[in-house]
Amino acid sequence: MKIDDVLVSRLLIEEYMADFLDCLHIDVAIVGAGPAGLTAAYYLAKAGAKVAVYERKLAIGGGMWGGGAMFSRIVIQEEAKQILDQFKITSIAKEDGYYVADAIEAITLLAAGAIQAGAKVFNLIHIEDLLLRNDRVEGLVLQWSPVEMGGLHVDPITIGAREVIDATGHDCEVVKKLLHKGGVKIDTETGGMLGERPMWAEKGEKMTVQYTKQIYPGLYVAGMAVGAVFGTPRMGPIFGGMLLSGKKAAQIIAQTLS
Ligand code: 48F
Repeated sequence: MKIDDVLVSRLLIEEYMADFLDCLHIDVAIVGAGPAGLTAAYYLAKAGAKVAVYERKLAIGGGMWGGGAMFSRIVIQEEAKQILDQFKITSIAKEDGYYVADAIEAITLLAAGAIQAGAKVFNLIHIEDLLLRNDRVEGLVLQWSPVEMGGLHVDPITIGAREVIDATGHDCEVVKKLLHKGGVKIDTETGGMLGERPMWAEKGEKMTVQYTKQIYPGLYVAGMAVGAVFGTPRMGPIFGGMLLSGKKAAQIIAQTLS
C-alpha cells in the first residue's frame, strides 16, 4: 500500500473534529482522567450517557502510574475487587481481603474500558473555567494545554454539559474555580472547601466514597477531590476508594439523567 502523508493528516483531523463537535453538548463532562474520572466515565457510558473526559496532560492516568513511592503496584481492598474484575484487571489476593494489582495494567484497562463503553477521552485539554448560569454549572471552558502552559493570550472555548464531575484529584480545580470566580457556597459545613486532612487510609477511603456527591447544582466531586472539598484524610497507594467513588458518582448521575 502507498502512504499519502497528507491523507493521513486529513483522516485524523476529520475523525477528531467529528468527536469534538459531537461533544459540544453532552450529558456528563468529567474533568481529570485519573482512576476516579475514568471509572465514572465507564459506568456512565454503560448506563447510556453521553460522556467526555478532559485531561490536561498528554497521558491519562493521574496519580496511578507510580503506585506507591514509584513501586508501580496498587493495593485494593475487598470492597473494590468487583470493579477490578469488571475491567478484567489481574489482581493477586493477599491476606485479610487485600489485593495487589499492577498500576500500569490497571490504568490502561480503566481507560480502555471507558473508551470501549462509549466515553470520549480528550487529552491535552486544560479546563480553565466553568459555565455558570442561573445558579447552576452548565458546562466547561476548555483551553489547549500547550496554550495554557505557554501563557499564550488565546481565548478558550465552551462546551455544555448537563452534569460535571470534578475528578481533578488533590488539586480540585473545578471546585476552586467555582468558589473563586462564582462567589457561591457549596454543600459543606462552611460553604467552602475544608481542605484535605493528613494520612489515615481506613477513614479516608470510607469517607471518600461517603462524600462523593453533588456539591452544587450541576457539579459533583469524585476521587481525591472529595478529600479537598470535605476535609477527609488522605490515603496513599490504596486505590479502592478512587474506583468506588467514581462508580458512585456515575450511579448518582445516571439516576438524575434518567
Ligand atoms: O490525581 P488523579 O489520579 O485523581 P483521582 O482519580 O485519584 C487520586 C490518586 O491518583 C492518588 C491518591 C489515591 O490514594 O491519592 O492521588 O482522584 O487524577 C486527576 C487528573 O486530573 C487532571 C490531572 O492531570 C490528573 O490526570 N487535571 C487536574 N486539573 C485539571 C486536569 C484541569 N484543570 N483540566 C484537565 N485535567
